Parts: sequence; C-alpha cells; structure tokens
Amino acid sequence: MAKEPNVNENSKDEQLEQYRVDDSGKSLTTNQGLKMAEDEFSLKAGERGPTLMEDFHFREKMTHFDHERIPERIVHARGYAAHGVFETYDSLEHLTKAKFLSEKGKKTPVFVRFSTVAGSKGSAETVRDIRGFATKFYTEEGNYDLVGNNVPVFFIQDAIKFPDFVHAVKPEPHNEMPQAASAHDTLWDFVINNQETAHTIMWLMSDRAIPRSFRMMDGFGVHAFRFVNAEGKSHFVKFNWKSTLGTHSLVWDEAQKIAGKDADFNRRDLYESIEQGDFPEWELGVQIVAEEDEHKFDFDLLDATKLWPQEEIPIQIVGKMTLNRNVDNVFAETEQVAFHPGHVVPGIDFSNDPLLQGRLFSYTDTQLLRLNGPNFHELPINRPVCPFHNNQRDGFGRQTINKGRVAYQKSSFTNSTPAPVSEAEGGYSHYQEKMEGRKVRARSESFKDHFSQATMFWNSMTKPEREHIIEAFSFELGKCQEMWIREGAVEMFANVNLEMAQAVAKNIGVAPPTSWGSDVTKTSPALSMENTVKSAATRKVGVLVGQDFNDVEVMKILEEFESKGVNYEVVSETQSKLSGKDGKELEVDHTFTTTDPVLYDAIYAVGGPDVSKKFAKEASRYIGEAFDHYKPIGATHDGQKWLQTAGIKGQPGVVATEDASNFANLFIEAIAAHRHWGRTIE
Ligand code: HDD
Repeated sequence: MAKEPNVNENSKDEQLEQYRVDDSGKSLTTNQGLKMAEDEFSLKAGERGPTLMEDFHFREKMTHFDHERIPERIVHARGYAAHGVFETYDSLEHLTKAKFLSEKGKKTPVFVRFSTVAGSKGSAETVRDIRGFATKFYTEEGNYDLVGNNVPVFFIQDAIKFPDFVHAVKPEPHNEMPQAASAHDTLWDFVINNQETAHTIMWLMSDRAIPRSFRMMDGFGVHAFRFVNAEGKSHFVKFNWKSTLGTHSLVWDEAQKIAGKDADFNRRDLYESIEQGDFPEWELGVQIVAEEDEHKFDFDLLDATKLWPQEEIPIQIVGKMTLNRNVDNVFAETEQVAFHPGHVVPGIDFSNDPLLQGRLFSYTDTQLLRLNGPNFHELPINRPVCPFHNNQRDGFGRQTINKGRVAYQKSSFTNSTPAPVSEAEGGYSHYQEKMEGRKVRARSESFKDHFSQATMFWNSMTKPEREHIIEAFSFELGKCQEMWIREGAVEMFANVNLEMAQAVAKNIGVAPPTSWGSDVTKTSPALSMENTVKSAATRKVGVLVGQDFNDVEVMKILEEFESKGVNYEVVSETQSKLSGKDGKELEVDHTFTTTDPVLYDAIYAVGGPDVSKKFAKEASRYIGEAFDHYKPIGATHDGQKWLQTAGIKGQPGVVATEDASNFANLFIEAIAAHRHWGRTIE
C-alpha cells in the first residue's frame, strides 16, 4: 500500500506554488508562446482601413476576454476567502478516526470562504442576511468540507423546498428587485406559508444577520453529523466555530449606509486584517450526543430548524483555526473553490437530516454547471494534498494524462488497481445504520414544533437586542406591499411572543394580534451576543486631527492604542501632513470625504486650536453619527468642544478627560464594550 503523505500546515501552499505564475518582467506572447511585436494596434488593411481576419493575436485576446466569466453561485455568490491552518488541541480518537482530529497539535491547511446568501456577485456586503462560513480542510485522508453558516439553524427542514425558498428570497422575477434583501413580498409570503421558517427568521431579524466583520461571527455546521471511531461506535455531532474576538454586529442604519460608502466592507476588513498580521481565529467546538440518547430531547436532532442548546449539550473546544494568508488570485482560488458537505473523511459521516441528505446531491450538481464539467477537482484550489487515483477519465479541461489502456475495474492487466482499501487500512466505509420504514413523502411528527425554539431565542435576548428584532421586523414587513402578508406575518410571530408581534403590528399599520403568545419560558443565555467576548483588539478608530494639535500628548495616546492592538486612521480636512504644536508630524490617512464615520468602530476627536468651519462641521457630523450608532466616542484637547456642542458629554461610551494619561485606558475599555446601548438617542 502507498505510504500516506506527510501533511503539514504548508502542504497546500507548497502544492499551489507549482501553479503560480508571475508574468511581470516577461516578454508578451500569445497563448501559443509566440512573442508578439505589437499589442496596441490590431492588424488593418491600411492605417485607416478595416481589421483583418488573419489577426490571430486580436482574435485570441478578444476570445479569451469574451469567455472570462463563469456562472455565479446560485446562492452565496458574493464571497471572500483566505488560507489558514487548523490545529487540533487534543486527540478526539475516542470519538472519531478522522486523522486530522486524532493527534494533539496536528496542523492541517484550510481554505475558508465567507459569503452572503441572497445577493449576486457584485452586491453590497453589509446587507441583512445569513453569512456562509465554508471551510475546506486539506487532510492527509482527502478534503473535508464543513459547509456552514453564521447561524445554527436553517429556514426549511427538507431540501426539496430549497429551490422554493431561494426563489422567494432572491429578487422578484418580474422586475429583478430588490437586490440582496429579504424585505419584500415573496420572501414573506413564503415565510407565512412555511411556518418552519419561524426560528431562523428570528435569527435573520436579529443582530446576527448584520455582522460587524467576518472575523467577529461564529460558524455552525447546522446539521447533526456523525463521528465514528475506530471501533465503529457512532455519536451525533454538531460543529461550532467560536470567534476569539466574540460576535459583534453593526446597527441597521449603519449597515445600510456602509453598503453605499464601501460595498466591500467585510472583505476589505478580512483582507486588511490578514495583510497587517491581525490573523482572525476561531476555536472549533463539538457538541456530542450518544446514539442511545437520540430521543432524549424536546426537539428532534435531525431537524435543521433546531439548535442544540449548549446549556443542555455542552460545547467541547477541540482546536483552533487561524487565517493567515490572502489569496494570490480571487478568481483562481475564491471563485473556483468547490465546497460540498459530502466531502468527508473516515470518521465523519452523515445523519438522516433530510436537509443534509438533499445537499449531498446539490453541491456536485451545481459545480458541474459553474465549473463546466466533472474535472473541477483538478483545479489547484480543489486538489487534495494527498494522492488521488481512480478510473475516471476525460471530460472538459482534463489536466492529467492518465497512462495505460485500462480504465476500469476489475482487470487482470492491472491486478485490479487502483484497488479499494479496507476500512482497517483507511478506506472510507459508510456507517452501517440499521434502517427500516415505508417509502413516504411526509414530515415526521417530531419535526412539527416550529415555535418553541423561536421563543427560546426571543427569551434569551437582552432589551436592546429585542428592540432591534422588532425594528427589523418592522422594516422588512413595512416594505411588503400586500397587507395580507403583513397580517399573516404578525399572526405567525404572535406564536413566538405576543408583545413582540403587537409592537411590530403597530409599526406596520395592521391590527395587533390579541391571542396566541407562547408558554415557553426556556432561555439559552449563550444566544445573546451581549454575553460574548469583549475585546478592543483589531478595532479601527477614526482620529480627527487638525493643524497645530497637541502632538506630544496625542502621539502618546496613539502609541497606547497600538500597544493594545487597536488600529487607527488619521482623518483631517486635507491629506497634507499635519504638524503639531511641538513640531511633530502626523501622516493623514483620509479626508472627511474619502472615509466616513460608519467605517469606524470608534471616533476620537483631537481637533486643533484653529480649525476651519468646514472641519468643525465635519467633526460634528462624525461625532453625531458615531453617537447615533452607539459607538465609543473619545475627545481630548480641542476635540472636547464638539462633545459640548453635541450635548453628549456624560452619555455612556463618551470618554472625555483632561487627563491624557488616563484617557487611552478609558477609551480602549469603551471600545472593547463594542456598543453603548444605554444612550438616549433623540
Ligand atoms: Fe448551501 C452554497 C451553506 C443548505 C445548495 N451553501 C453554499 C455555501 C454555503 C452554504 C456556505 C457557499 C459555499 C462557498 O463558499 O462556495 N447551505 C449552507 C447551509 C445550509 C445549506 C449551512 C443548511 C444547513 N444549500 C442548502 C440546501 C441546498 C443547498 C438545502 C440544496 C439542496 N448551497 C447549495 C448550492 C450551493 C450552495 C446550490 C451554491 C454554490 C455552491 O453550492 O457551490 O449547491
């Protein structure tokens, strides 16, 4: 038997290296290798004459250009990715024979693509939507794909409804509007007619659907999968990615403004963080349920509209993923990567979740169209780092030259190789679950409770989080044209919480429901984002500075930011260098117009003794907007007067002090808190 490859964290990078091409400094040639003497003018009959058919160079260049686009993903079209490494903390051998999880300290290369779901490839990133979180582990036993989202539940229970759901949420077919938005009639018509959507809609209406950063959201495998160990014992498992920076969101008004100011906000954040060494990290956690406990819960483990409350089924942290390298070429890597929940390794298997079962068909099928045939596994980004051999041949774009006359099993020419490998020697073998039942098209009785966990989610929210949910419902339903859709939704969500539905009803002009409500009192504190990790690290502060600023003290404060891992950009009226009153110079990153308050986590106003009226007006705009978005605001020196003017001194998260030495600490603390919901906003 062939020796197994020694996979380490660099294995994928080394493999990709053989495909990288650097064209700079080279002679220009055609794709046939012919050096060309001219690339600016097509071949013509006379300088002012028509272009000639024989201009092979023109034809080749134009043909390639004409064919450069491929179909975008049917969902998750807008995405961004990076390379990294996954390190296992402790061996999980007792649960799974997956080798990448079976050795303490083992490092496996990974490629992760984040995405929005509904929008097309060029859509804005800060829309209200679920985010995709797909990870490819390049293991020594083949590629393992964990194709998850940033919420732990899904809209529907059975994959046969997926085309319906996606048709409902995508822009409406008669006018192709709205782009990347769920605030329209067809989505909500689908919701009220498919009440299994209730729980995931609660997540969609919550702050989770407008993440501040891909780096500040959790990931979930959603379905129950199976772990199988070397003895053949199986456990149900759910996968969770926990961001080490915690989970944090934008506010809705801010998210909409960012969509215009910087449609690339989330990818820029990921790209820049990696470039500057602020490597994003997530810990992998697993929730385990023994087979014999399958029916012990008040929800069905196989129902993808249900989460496993971590207070009931604790999360065991088993490893850490770090993203540390941006791609070299977005098309070659991010666009051509092909994920599939069916890409598994020995020790990981499927459950009978009907949503998962359907996914196992859809992902290969979609790549056949998108990547034009069955050889997409040969694209550099998709290649396993271990060898792969079988009798598959030919097809569009085939890269390998498979030698020999035999491409079939079994054969005396080849001694029937490539040969299957026994389970004991690492061959994949499906878990032998005992099955019996009638062939039916039906929903299991145990899948019929659509509201208990939706109410648990609501019960677990803090007051500001609840207010945001009510505002989100009011926005979304307020955009629906048909009153019966608004009414239907309010009636449906009265099953989750009556007061919530009544508040929404009032906002959208329909009769408030008077009955229903829910008697579920269960909560899961882990669901509230207020209980997450709080850290100022990698946050971005906009520092408003004018000429002759108090340089000695301000520079010290900025150094303090740097030492705590807080990033900042200097914003001023022009991009000319600033000099302080003691002659120190400061580079300006942006003018008030090349950036915007919505692009920062916090604003620090320094000002200067003699700034222009325009400067003062812009500074007030920056502070006002940051205040309305509950962001930390700091002011020292001349900057303090704008707080006075705005009348916001003393409000939560507004830090102003004469004592410059203490300012940095207090302000960094305010940044770590993320948002200050206790403010009175008029
Ligand atoms: Fe899916 C893409 C996640 C249900 C069919 N899905 C896709 C991506 C993610 C998810 C993250 C983007 C992968 C990438 O970055 O390339 N999908 C999920 C999750 C689901 C889910 C977490 C529920 C738990 N999906 C789902 C169902 C079906 C699909 C039920 C169909 C039966 N998904 C697809 C797809 C996509 C896809 C059409 C589009 C592009 C692609 O696969 O490669 O096949």
